[in-house]
Amino acid sequence: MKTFIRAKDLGNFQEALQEAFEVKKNRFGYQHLGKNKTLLIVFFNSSLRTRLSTQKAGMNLGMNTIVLDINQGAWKLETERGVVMDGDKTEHILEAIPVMGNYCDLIGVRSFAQFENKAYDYQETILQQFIQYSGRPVFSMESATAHPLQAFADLITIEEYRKKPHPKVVMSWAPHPKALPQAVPNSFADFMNEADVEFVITHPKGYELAPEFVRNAHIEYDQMKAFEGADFVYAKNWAAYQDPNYGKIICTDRSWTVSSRQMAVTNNAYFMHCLPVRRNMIVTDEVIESPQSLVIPEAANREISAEVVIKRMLESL
Ligand code: AN0
Ligand code: CP
Repeated sequence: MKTFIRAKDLGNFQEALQEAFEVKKNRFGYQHLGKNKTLLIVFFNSSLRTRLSTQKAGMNLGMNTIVLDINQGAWKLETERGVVMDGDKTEHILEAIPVMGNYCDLIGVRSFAQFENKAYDYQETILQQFIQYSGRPVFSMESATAHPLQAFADLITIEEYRKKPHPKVVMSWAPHPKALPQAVPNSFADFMNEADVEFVITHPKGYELAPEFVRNAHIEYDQMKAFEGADFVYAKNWAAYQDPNYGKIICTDRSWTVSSRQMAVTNNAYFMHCLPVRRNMIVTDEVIESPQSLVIPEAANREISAEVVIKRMLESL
């Protein structure tokens, strides 16, 4: 595996899941692959889970891991070519990336959508520059349009907890005080569309996601109707994708907060969220603390999804 951004980069899901369960049982069993190899994980944005789980996965595989926080201690990077650099940016990303590539064997990048230019975000400009100029395999740790390590961990979690062959999985928009990227819902949709599930997306009008991720998923604008008979509820906020509101909050309706009112019409559904979550905005205390909440095992599976991806990249060196 040379890049990891989309569901298709994982290939056959059954094989990927089988590998995930093998890694989960024997997470230190592949250390020969990472000996004397260096993993560099680069953060343009904050993180708790991705930072820890990806580092842990690299260590499980016997790698040395370097964490670089671009905004804390590194030089400020210019990302656009052709700019006269007379402002506060000291270094250009076109030098910084090949320099970083020289010090490592694999690179993970976290770089959120900037919501200034939809084409710039949806072309994955920053991540593509890492792919083009680092000379190393590159994986997204939530880039502008995708969070595949999260969606892979979600897929593993659903496989572990499902009680039937073809469960109903409902992804619901929920309110949030700040505009958030579409990366998590995009990737969840990308993966669920390829998984053996009935996939429904519910959100207020105007929150339609990019068609390349939604594909043939069923959209239900009535949240209560969407939740009927659900086996898994996946809550997430995202800012609008459609023009002219790209990157904007267009609904603050707190009736979309996932509470026992909606959960009551499900098939005793499990509750999922990628975290970090704002309680009583996205989900009530009661639901997130209920026995049906999977948020902690879901986060634990981030170590496993990262280990499978890094293992496959090491195997391809
Ligand atoms: C980010 C997001 O919604 O994309 C990261 C989630 C993994 N969340 C926040 O910025 C709060
Ligand atoms: N779910 C997730 O990626 O969390 P962090 O932003 O804390 O890494």
